[in-house]
Amino acid sequence: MRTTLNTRALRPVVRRARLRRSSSFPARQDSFAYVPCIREAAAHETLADIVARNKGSFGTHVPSAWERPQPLSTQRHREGYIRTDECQLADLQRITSEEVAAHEYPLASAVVSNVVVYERSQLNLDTPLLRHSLQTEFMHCLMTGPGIVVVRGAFDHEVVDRVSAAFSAILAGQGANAADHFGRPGANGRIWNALEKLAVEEPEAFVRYYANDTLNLISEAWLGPNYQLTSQVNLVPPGGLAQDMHRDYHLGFCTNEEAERYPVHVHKQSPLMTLQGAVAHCDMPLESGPTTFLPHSHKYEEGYLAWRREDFKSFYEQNHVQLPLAKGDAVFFNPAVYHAAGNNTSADIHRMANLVQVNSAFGRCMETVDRARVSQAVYPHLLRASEAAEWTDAMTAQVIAASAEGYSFPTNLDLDPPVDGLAPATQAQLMKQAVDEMWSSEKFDSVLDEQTQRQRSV
Ligand SMILES: O=C(O)CCC(=O)C(=O)O
Ligand SMILES: [Fe+2]
Repeated sequence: MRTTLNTRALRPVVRRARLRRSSSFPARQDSFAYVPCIREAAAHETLADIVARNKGSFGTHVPSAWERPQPLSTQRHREGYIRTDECQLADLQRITSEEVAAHEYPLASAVVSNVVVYERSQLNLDTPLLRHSLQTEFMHCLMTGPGIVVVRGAFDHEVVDRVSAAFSAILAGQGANAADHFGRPGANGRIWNALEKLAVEEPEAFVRYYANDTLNLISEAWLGPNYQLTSQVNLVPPGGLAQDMHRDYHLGFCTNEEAERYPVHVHKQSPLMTLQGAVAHCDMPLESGPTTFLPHSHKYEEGYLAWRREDFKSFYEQNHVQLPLAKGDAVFFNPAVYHAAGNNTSADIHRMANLVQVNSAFGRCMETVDRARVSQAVYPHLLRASEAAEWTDAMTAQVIAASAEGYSFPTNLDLDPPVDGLAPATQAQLMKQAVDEMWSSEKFDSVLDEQTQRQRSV
């Protein structure tokens, strides 16, 4: 007898079954259970071979690497905008109270104070599969885990020493630094654009230093291929004071008013565009002030708005962690993890870190536009138009947004220092000031040319 299926009636049942299946995943321990198998894989095996060989051990569901990264935030997804007065310390407390489960990182040598620590000499990176399995752990740590990875012995001592000597010569040659982000003036020595300066001063040392495989593996794990490196050296002398805790580039360099103008999905996107790292150029015992961190804090959605608030600062003071580092160790972190350079209370350690900032290939537009040229061509016409009775400030703002560069970076921070301690003036700000104050075209052209000149690397 032929039965006619009433598919409409079955729909809820099917839905419930699907829900049940998906709610049994992701059991994070389960999805990581296969990693030790990968560790023991024969060099010729592919991921598919291993998955097939081990199918029984994790049932019918085959966890794939790209299923692994979980949503950035553990909080409910909200759309629209977030405001500073919405920040609740209790949310940060809850998110950062999570303990890291060491079994989620089978290739790590230890989890110390909720930081995942690897030993470079114990990592076998001989096959693509082994590198891939390490990368999936890095991704997991930076996205859903505590957000901080330490790789001990990542850089060779001899190469680090050569590069340190080059950095010291550059520091000696450049004189005292002006104001620095997040720190007190004079508390540290800073080399902006240390990447280019090192390449020009010591190209051979540059080649050996940046031939580093750990830096490449973790950069690709976070950003994919074609990333772009920049580096900024931070030297904290004996007696140097700690920085204010903060988040890093991009939204970390905004005032609260600016950050509030970016919708919440951009707050979640910003950390996906940059990987932050620090290479220890000397031994850094705790008294020398290695970087302090608040593990898991990158998952706090309102975090770019909360870090200046006193209650959040004092929570950070009481709960941050700090690991001593040895020369050649590298720490990599999600740029949204709350962190700060520590107090250097040592008598004689000049604590030098090379801060590597790795940028996504995608943070660029499709076409090359000379925005200074566009702004200069447009300015006299905008000024004339703005004199008409029916013209509004909004129209001026819209024309400026279409012509001038609205973002302060990239720039040359030696020549173009931040105006309010965070970001240098933008072309768009200059153009608005020019219209407001009715500058002549000659004055606007020359002020803009001076700004363009300051932004160049040399
Ligand atoms: O030097 C350090 O330990 C960290 C510095 C830092 O976070 C920064 O300058 O943004
Ligand atoms: Fe920072």
